[in-house]
This record gives sequence, C-alpha cells and structure tokens, in this order.
Amino acid sequence: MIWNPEHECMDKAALQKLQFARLKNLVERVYTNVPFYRDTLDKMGVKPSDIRSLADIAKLPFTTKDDLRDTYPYGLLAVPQSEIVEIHMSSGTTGTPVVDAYTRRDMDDWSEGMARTLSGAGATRNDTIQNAYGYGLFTGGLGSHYGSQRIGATVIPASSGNTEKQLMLIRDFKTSIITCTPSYALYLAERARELGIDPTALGVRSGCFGAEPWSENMRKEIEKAWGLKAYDIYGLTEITGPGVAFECEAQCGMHVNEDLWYPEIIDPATGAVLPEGEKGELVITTITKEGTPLLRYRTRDITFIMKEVCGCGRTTRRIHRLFGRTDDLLIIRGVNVFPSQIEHTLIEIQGVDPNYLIIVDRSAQTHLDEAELHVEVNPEAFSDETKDMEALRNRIEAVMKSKLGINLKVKLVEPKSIERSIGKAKRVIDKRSL
Ligand code: DLL
Repeated sequence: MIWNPEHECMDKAALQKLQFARLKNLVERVYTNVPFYRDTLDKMGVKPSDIRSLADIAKLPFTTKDDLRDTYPYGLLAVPQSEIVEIHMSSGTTGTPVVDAYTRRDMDDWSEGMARTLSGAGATRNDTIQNAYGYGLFTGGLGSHYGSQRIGATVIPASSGNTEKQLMLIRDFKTSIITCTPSYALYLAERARELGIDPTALGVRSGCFGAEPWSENMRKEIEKAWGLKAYDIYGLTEITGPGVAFECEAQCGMHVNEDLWYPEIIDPATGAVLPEGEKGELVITTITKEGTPLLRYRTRDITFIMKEVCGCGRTTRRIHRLFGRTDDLLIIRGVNVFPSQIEHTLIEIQGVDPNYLIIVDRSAQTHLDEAELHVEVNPEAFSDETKDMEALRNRIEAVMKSKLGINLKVKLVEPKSIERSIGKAKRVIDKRSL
C-alpha cells in the first residue's frame, strides 16, 4: 500500500523541481538564521544565489557529526526555540550526544516518513502495531508511534524490553505488525520457544526492523522464526529518526523519502559525488527541515543508490541494504572487513546461531592484530563430543579465511550465552588502542 502516491510516485522531473525549490529555500534559511552555516558558506565564497540547479548542491559544505557535537545543544537551531515542540538525542557509544530539534512541521514530516514506512510493510488502519523500539530520547520508539497514529492503526507502545510481557501482548491483542531491532526480533522468538510458545502460530504478519546492521541471511532467520515478512527500515537521529528510507513489498532496497531528505553518495576519502550504482558514503540534506536543518550530512553509512526503478509503483530512488559504516570497518592485519560480512558468512554455516561477538586486540608481543570470534552453537548442534565441536570450529575458521580473507580465532560458546540486547546489539569489542 502506497501511503502518499502524490509524492512517492512523482514524475522524476517534477520531483527534481520540487527538490530544487526546497534546497534553494533551505540554503537561504540556514544562511540567514544559522551563524555556523553563514560563516562556513562565507569562507567558501558561496552565496545562496549560487545555487541555481540541484547539481549545485555539490558546492555546499558537508556537515559532520563533530559539527553537531561542537554546537551542542542548540547551536544549529534555525528557528527561535519557542518554535521547537520536541527534541531527540542520540548518545552513540562515545562523546557528546547529537540533538535533533523539531518544529511542528518537522514532526509532521517525520510522521509522514514513518507512515510511508509502515505502509511499505503493508500496514493499514486495521492493523495492530506492537512498537518494541525504545521510547524516550531514542527516535525509534516515538517515530514508529507517530507513524502508526498517522495511519490510524492501533499502536501498542510496548517500548523495548519486558520480553514476556511483549509475548503476552502479541497473543492477547493479536499483534499483526511488530517494530523493533532485528536482533530483538530473533531474541523474542527464541524466548517464545523457551516458554513453549510457537512464534509462527501468533499471527504476526510483518515487521519493520532497523536501527542496527543486519543481513539478508538474518532476514531469512527472522522470517522463518516468526512466519512473517521482515522489512528493512533506515533512519538516523540527526536527520529525523526512522522514516528516512524503507523497503516496500519487493524487499529489495529502501525507498528514500527524497522529497523530504535528499540523498547523495560520495567517496568518503575525497568527498566527490559518485554516480548512481557506485558504493560510497550516504550524505543527506534535510530539504524541508525547520528546527535543525542540515546541509549534506555525512552519515558514515555505506550503501549505493540503485539504478533500477522499482516495480512497486514508487518512483523514489532506493538505497541498497547498508554495508556497514565508514567508522565500524574493522581492519584486521590490513584486511578490511565489516561486522555485517562476518554475520552474513556465519549464518550460512550449519550448526551455529546468528549470535556472535568479535573481540579485536593487538598482541603485546608480536604487535599483530588478533581477532577472536565468539559464536553460539545452536542447541541441536551442541555436542559433548569434543571432536564434533572441534570440527565445527575448524570449519568456521576455514570459511572465514576463504570467504573474507581474515584469520579469526573461533571460540564456540554455549547456546544463549552471548548477552541479548533489547535495543541495538553490540557485536564488536575493539580493545586495540591505536
Ligand atoms: O537508529 C533510527 C532508527 C530507529 C532507524 C528505528 C530504524 C529504526 P540512531 O540511533 O541515530 O537512529 O542511529 C542511526 O543506525 O546511521 C546506521 O548506522 C544505523 N542504522 C539505522 N537503521 C539501519 C538499518 C536510529 N536499517 C544509525 N541497517 C545509522 C543498518 C542502520 N544500520
């Protein structure tokens, strides 16, 4: 179901015209109202009147996470604070949080983006949506909430955690759609089975999963565990939260709500704009945002813009499932590898569960990187026979070496021993101090 055909199925030329008008207006607004941008543009010698086409976006400066941190909390505000109706924040793992401040209109765009997202997963007003993203400063909970309300579905604001209660709610209120992180979706199914409940019998027919990296294989696992269709959804606090891009029924790449958030792909090393189809860093400009608008925000997420038009009827461009982040790329003895690649490879191996932890350290003696991969054996494959476990361990090491070119020391751990997360899963512990 397409929530907003007028904007989602827009003719390409008309869409570009709209994007350009919005971009031009944005540059004027930030130049007038945000000293940070006025100074930066002045230093670059760029005036709002220099933006004469959509391609002129390349003349504009990038904004980085550090710029947001340096101006914490309200340095990038483009409207008087009295216009702000809500704030959200992402703490990340380190450092000062980044803030998103929303005007009423920003809230409206966010709800719209999420209504489109949920509709992409088939949601209508007849659905009961159980929202197990965390409520609070994190955007996952309230973003999905506003989108559900916009559609008129029945939203259960379950928030994250309380796993047994979640299962009770699913059963009693006949939840048809669930929203949570993909790792939590798997954990919820695992916990259901432990309690003697068959998740596939609960009738949840689709789920919107995002906020953390996951893989095609993990999609298959979730779909099998629940008997549902699992949709990838993308967004980030700095831009608005979830609702930036989402999968439709084709489950093949995520449609960017590009009438609201304009995407580009750049070479992260040089900053040059890359053509469609080439993989690089996703950069987003918030062309309608009023509270904290951003010019060319460097997301650090790696993907590409898909060239083919989607068969679903939407004309908005799609981004491929994320490959990782420029900053979570692990370089182990010079070999580049994203945790998502490790996960993808792991799920193809019989006998192990997609629960894993990568611990990277540097040997004090040899000064070489050492990576250990903790992998959970699944209960059926778990054996007291040391030789069986040894064979499984060797097999995983060999596959990692041949497919990814990295030497990983594999440690098999007991089923369910790796800590489960109710929100974003932690997959990497990097102990190297470089
Ligand atoms: O995670 C917003 C969100 C909530 C998205 C719920 C989807 C669902 P942040 O906490 O600011 O916001 O984290 C944003 O999470 O830059 C990506 O690196 C990662 N991320 C988000 N969605 C996906 C996804 C929310 N579908 C950061 N696949 C982003 C992979 C994702 N990574």
